[in-house]
Amino acid sequence: MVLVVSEEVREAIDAGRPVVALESTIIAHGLPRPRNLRVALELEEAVRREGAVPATIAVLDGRPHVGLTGRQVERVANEDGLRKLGHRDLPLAVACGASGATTVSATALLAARAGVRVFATGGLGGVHRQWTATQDESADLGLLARTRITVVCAGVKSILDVPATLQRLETLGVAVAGYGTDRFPGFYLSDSGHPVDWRLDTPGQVAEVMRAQDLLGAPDSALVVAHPVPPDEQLDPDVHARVLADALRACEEEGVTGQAVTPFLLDHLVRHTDGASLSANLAAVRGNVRLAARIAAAWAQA
Ligand code: PSU
Ligand code: MN
Repeated sequence: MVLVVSEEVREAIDAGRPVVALESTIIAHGLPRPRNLRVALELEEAVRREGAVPATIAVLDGRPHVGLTGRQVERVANEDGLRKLGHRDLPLAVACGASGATTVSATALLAARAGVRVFATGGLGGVHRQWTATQDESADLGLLARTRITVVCAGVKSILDVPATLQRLETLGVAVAGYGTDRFPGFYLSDSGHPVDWRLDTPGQVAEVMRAQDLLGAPDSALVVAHPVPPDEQLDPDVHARVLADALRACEEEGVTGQAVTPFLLDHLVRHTDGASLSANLAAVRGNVRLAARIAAAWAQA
């Protein structure tokens, strides 16, 4: 089989113990060095503290790995020229022996193939502002419409057109629930300004929804658990609005397109908020990872 599942992850899956998939694009392309390596290891540790096994996912030398060694995490964090792989890139990377970090779409696909049901990330990709001109919609959405996985995230990245992304999730038939809130979170912000139709309040409730997905034989689509960053750890909404407007302008002026858009915008925010956007991003991811581990535990008991 082309997938390399680490021994620890394989044993946990076989024994029905909780496992949480973690993506690697956030490490390689979403966070600045050298902080990114510490964060990657810290997130794995947070999963373990909750009694679950972390399965960080990346492609190394043409082999898709589910569960990385410390050395492999280090490669993902520090290797120059590591690609950013969406799900469409996976066969190309495998055939060409390439290495790359996996986005939400590629991570969700590989996790599901390995039998991992719960996945934690920062914010989903989605419909970019300027969509009418660029047609830039993250492949995350289409893949989540076709993959049975539970993604814990702080909503979609606020650099995006949030209402358009919510509409696309509805059209594509992806289930979305707020965790402990009726408001759709805004990644760096606790509240995107948009409501969400469903609210879940415990890991056990999330596991029940997952079970119902299976029992109904519903199309193989995802469950998005939208978990807000705590209000006291969010980015100041005024700072957010101002710096994001600058970032979007810079992106257009510099002619950044395609895969480079999201890393460019995130990096611009980090550099122009004195790291405050980084703190909010990390707070969101940490919270999501902990919650995902609790959901995985409830799922393992279900
Ligand atoms: N969440 C973060 N930081 C990130 C990402 C998510 O906190 O960098 C990544 C994810 O891998 C997501 C990707 O799939 O950004 C979206 O990229 P694009 O818009 O090019 O599809
Ligand atoms: Mn894109």
